[in-house]
Amino acid sequence: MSSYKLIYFDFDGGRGEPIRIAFHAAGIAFEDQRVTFPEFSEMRNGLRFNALPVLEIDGAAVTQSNAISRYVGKMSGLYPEDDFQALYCDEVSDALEDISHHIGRTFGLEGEELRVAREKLAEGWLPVFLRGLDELLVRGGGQYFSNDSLTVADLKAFCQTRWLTSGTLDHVPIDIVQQVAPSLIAHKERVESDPRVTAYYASRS
Ligand SMILES: N[C@@H](CCC(=O)N[C@@H](CS)C(=O)NCC(=O)O)C(=O)O
Repeated sequence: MSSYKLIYFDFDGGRGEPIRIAFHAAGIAFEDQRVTFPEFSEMRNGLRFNALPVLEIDGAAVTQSNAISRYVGKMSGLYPEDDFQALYCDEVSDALEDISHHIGRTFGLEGEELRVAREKLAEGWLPVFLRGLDELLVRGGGQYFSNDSLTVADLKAFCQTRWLTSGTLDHVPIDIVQQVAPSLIAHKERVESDPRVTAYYASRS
């Protein structure tokens, strides 16, 4: 049996969270190493691609959250076995990765520069991606993005919607998802009430 250590930031969200939920759903023990921002600054230059998450499998590091999610998703029944449904699942995960990249570029900005960048995001890339995700949810049947069942793409979308509706992104309207793609709000509620997801958060409390 391999040993797993997931290294990610100390919050319940972001690129690391779907991996944590998938590990829990698989019933696979893993070390959940949560680092603070000062700790990340210390370790950053020693990380491949200078970023988290990193998964260590028997001590060997692997990066890229979507690749890791697919790997753990296969062990937890949260990744489609059918190639075509897997393609649908990947399309959603990669689109969500692009959104994270656009949002991530506004981190570190301050004051007026931050306001301008975030407003541009809220009028540009965010609605583009929210509308695209809405379309992909309809394509998947309206409940889940692929395979008519919960997959790692749903977990990633749930984390993203929860973040966008949390009010923590300054200058992005808190109701942007509700306004542009209300189906994603219902989707978030569906995912967060899934027994595998509720069991994970129960284990955290
Ligand atoms: N494509 C990479 C992106 C990784 C990434 O940008 N991670 C963010 C945190 S979610 C990070 O470590 N940012 C720190 C930095 O860029 O300095 C992945 O999916 O894992």
